[in-house]
Amino acid sequence: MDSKLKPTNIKGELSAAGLRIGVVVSQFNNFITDRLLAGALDAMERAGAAESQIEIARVPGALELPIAAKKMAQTGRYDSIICIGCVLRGETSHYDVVVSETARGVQLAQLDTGVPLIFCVLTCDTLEQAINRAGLKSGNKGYEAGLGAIEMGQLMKKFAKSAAPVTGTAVGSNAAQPRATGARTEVKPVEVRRGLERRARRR
Ligand code: INI
Repeated sequence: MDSKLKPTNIKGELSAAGLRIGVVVSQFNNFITDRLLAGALDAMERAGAAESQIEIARVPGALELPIAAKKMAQTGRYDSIICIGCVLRGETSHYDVVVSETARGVQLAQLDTGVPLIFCVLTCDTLEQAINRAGLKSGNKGYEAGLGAIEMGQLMKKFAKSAAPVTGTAVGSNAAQPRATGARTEVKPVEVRRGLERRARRR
């Protein structure tokens, strides 16, 4: 039987309004990553983004994506960050290590910083497969990542607006992150904030 419950649905709009998006691009296999980047920029432009809302950082290879994305996220300037790379099995005997460490690093970085990191790393057996996913037969995964960055950025803004004051010790990160306003915000632990509030009341 169908339930009569109609719970609230929270979803990020596909509009770039008010967002700042970071992109980290690996230069390894740049024949592919340049096309993924073009797809991501196309999606963001269609969602109304201006050049001034997007910043791009370049790294040598996929393994460097996590550290660069984490540092970018820690600046507090970005609502979401796209990580673009391409790992081809044919080109490396340590394919599995590169793939799993890149994915693990990106996942850890987004959980640590509370900033959504969109994983746009193609992991393919052949160059042909990669070309197909970078705009030929199977669409452009960069385009999907661009939309994902916008949707997640807007979703995070909604959570931030409705957030209750932090009352405990933050585990992980989502709790007390600086907002992506362009300015660096210092996040003060709960105890410090309470002390400051008491002092302000005494004045
Ligand atoms: N980096 C990639 O982005 N794609 C690859 O296919 C690849 N291969 O084949 O090795 C690759 N290796 C480089 C790696 O990501 C680091 O840049 C390098 O090991 C230096 O840390």
